[in-house]
Amino acid sequence: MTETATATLPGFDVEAVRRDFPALQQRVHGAPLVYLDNAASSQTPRAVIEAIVAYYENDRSNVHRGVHELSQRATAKYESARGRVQRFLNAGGPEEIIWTRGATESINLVAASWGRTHVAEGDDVLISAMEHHSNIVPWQILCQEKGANLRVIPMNEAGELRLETLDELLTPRTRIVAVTQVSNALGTVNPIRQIAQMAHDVGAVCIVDGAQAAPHMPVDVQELGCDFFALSGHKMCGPTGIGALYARRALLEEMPPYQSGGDMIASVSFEKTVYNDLPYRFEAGTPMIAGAIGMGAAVEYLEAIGMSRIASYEQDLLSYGAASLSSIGGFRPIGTARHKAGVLSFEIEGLHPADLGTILDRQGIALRIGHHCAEPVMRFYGVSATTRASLAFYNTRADFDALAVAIETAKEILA
Ligand code: C6P
Repeated sequence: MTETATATLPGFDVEAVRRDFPALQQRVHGAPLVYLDNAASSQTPRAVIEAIVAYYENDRSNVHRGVHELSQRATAKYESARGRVQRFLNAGGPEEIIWTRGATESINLVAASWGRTHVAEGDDVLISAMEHHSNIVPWQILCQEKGANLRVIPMNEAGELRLETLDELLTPRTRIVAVTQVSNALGTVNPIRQIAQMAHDVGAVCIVDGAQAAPHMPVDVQELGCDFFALSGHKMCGPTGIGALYARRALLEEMPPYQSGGDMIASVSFEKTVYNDLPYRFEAGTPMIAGAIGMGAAVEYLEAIGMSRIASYEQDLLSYGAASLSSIGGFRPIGTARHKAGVLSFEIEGLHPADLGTILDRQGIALRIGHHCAEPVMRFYGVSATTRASLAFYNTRADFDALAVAIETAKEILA
């Protein structure tokens, strides 16, 4: 591999980084794997795999329940991972981090707990035109239940939110503004600080779907000024089945439990239950302990590289990828916002995405074709599906060179 094919950020040794990821070393259908499906799920570095194995081999037991050594160790690791996520997001304290199954559950938690107690008939919940289904359907259900209105911030052809409409859309009836920081279908980066400020100006809370932001850029929830921030471990080098919700302490304190059972209580009698302190009040039952420990290790790994360095490296790679794909005949990008991260969605004229995806897979290239759980975005662009290359900091320019060649091959095969 040539120097220009890989090295784009001084001091960032992408080949060394790649060696940390066992899955990247394989061949698929006889070709070296080119993994460009990171928005769906990233790969796992050895440090995360080892942290999970160490828990299972040495510390396997339940948390918060045992006086014995193994439970003490498991609890210490589980809580230390929470602290890591807190620092990663710059949350005010560990009690502001709730472990969940992922971004989907984090959003559902807010809708079911804060939403049910604060949204009433005739109120508005405001989302955007580029949301993932996980940040649409929970609000739709809440609005149906309460007789509230679901309103949508529109976007322009480039896939940028039309913020000038907020002056009209935000009213004293707006209770919740739920917006993604980075669109999984388009890659658009939204100006969360500005949106959160405008939401607060009318007395609404702002929940940010950070599933596609946290893997690609530094996130500081206090600087963003949001009230809730949802993220998924498996999109940021952590295990599947684990994620987190950041929630401002003052809001959490007045929120009713989301689920109930063990660990979320201080005491139970048949007459009355007293709930546990934060954050345990929102973590009923035995949690995904190995997942939390793995996510803590993932955050540690990302921080060791540095989120600013990751963002710089990926911005360069995104520009390179966009330029190399745009030289392909019939290439139509879907989502051309000025500020993007991680995602290149496109169509190739005359090629059905499903056929293209299958032929690319035969050449060892993993990417996603489909509606990306963002059907309203597809409808906006008049397509049923796109082909989506989504990158991580371990991708290289050579990956995009290979993608461009493989698309040309697919065009010949399907011609
Ligand atoms: N997007 C994609 O291929 P979960 O499944 O809970 O970890 O994440 C849901 C989710 C929420 N918000 C955004 C912006 C997302 O991109 C996703 C997951 C994957 O784009 C799978 S559909």
